[in-house]
Amino acid sequence: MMFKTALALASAQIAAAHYGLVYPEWRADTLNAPEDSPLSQWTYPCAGADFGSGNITEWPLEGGSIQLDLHHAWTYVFLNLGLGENTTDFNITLTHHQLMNTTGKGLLCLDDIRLPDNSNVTQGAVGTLQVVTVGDTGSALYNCADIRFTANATKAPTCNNTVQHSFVQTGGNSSGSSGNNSTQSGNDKGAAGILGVNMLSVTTFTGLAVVFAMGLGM
Ligand SMILES: [Cu+2]
Repeated sequence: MMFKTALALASAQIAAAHYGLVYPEWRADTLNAPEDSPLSQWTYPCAGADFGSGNITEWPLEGGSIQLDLHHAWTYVFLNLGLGENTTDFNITLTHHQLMNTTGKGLLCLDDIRLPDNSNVTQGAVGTLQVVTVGDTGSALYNCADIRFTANATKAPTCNNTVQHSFVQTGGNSSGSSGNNSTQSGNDKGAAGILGVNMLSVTTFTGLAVVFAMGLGM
């Protein structure tokens, strides 16, 4: 009983971590899904949310913006695009130059996501943006947003960065809301290092609890 409670807490912590797709609007709020819901960010390709379960956001023809709310200490971010309704073929990668290595929990604004030149999207075409994040377990987390390519569509009304890709978080506060896009000082590095160790031990504990539970067949 006590173990089950601890396991539930551990699972809740894992679920609470994950990430939110703030813009464009995701198909479903996979962070706050009811316990008996089929929604899970572990589920490829769209966390168990089908096309039509959310709104369709108008997105500029040449590319637009994406706002994520990251809850892990660090993560790699991939963005893919699939054309058509409820496609399972996300064959257009929008992160073609490099992995996006983000450090710190908080908001990540990708303000200028450009479609590849040969993507041939046309006015009114419907597509699905697939966001994939990979963390220290090597497993991926998924979310999708449905978009309609529209010539005069605007970008996200608000798009904020409290973390940035390829940067190490600086400053003492965990939200990293200031000074996070500059090279960190020696003191800040120390603080970040301690935070990193704490996060690692929490993750290891929850990971072991899950593995243990799986072994017991719970
Ligand atoms: Cu998580």
